[in-house]
Amino acid sequence: MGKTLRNLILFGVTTFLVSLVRTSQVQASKIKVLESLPFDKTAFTQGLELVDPDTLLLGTGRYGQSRIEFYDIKTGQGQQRQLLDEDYFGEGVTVTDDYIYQLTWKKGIAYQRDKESLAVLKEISYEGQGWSLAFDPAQTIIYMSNGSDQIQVRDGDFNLIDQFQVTDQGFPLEMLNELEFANGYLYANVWQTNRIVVIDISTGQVVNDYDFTKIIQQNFTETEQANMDVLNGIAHIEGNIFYITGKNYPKLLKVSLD
Ligand code: DDQ
Ligand code: CA
Repeated sequence: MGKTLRNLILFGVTTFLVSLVRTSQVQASKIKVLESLPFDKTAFTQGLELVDPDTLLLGTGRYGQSRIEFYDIKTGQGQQRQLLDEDYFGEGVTVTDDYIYQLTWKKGIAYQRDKESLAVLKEISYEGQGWSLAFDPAQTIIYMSNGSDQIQVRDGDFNLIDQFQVTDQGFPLEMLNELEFANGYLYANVWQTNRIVVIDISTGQVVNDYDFTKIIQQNFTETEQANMDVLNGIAHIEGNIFYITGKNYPKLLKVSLD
């Protein structure tokens, strides 16, 4: 057998084995839909967090339609709704020990809000864009995404204290959108994709990756899909169970992520 042929065969076998390992890694990230609930399709969802078993804190975007409210999962009603001025595009929201924060996309302003009434207590300036927020109660820090591959780390008063890069298989991963802190990891939607990645906060590395493409095809009609924007919205319930939705999604999916 010629050397070239032998090398070719070796290459082929190795490639096949590597692809097998890759596939098994991907298959390890299983998504199971436990429940499909109706959701407010007028919400251009930019921030989502569970505040009690029946209530989500919901922040929405688009100029002239941006709001924040407590969304009642059972009735679909928004409570304590606060509208943003029409030239402010609402982004991520999170609940901390003392406040609720809401970002704006390009105005460099975060609203510090009362945890009950959602009334603005203070406006806080920051550099760059605002995309999403998530609170880590153990460390009492806020994670903030801004469209780049960097995650900013802020204290309870919104002061920037650190930042780290997110990498996926060694490459910087940008466009990190709606965030969720759960089980010691940071979950993030990747803008314009059906992916949710799981980030190790100590290394910035993506350690798990969930592809919602099939889930979307199976749980939404073609007409619904045509009227939806991107997947965006992760709210932790408990353990490995989450509510997932997207911008102008007519449904809220309760899923388990293995
Ligand atoms: N972001 O969520 C990725 C941070 C921003 C999305 C904005 C997409 C809507 C564009 C409409 C802009 C109108 C000027
Ligand atoms: Ca969230």
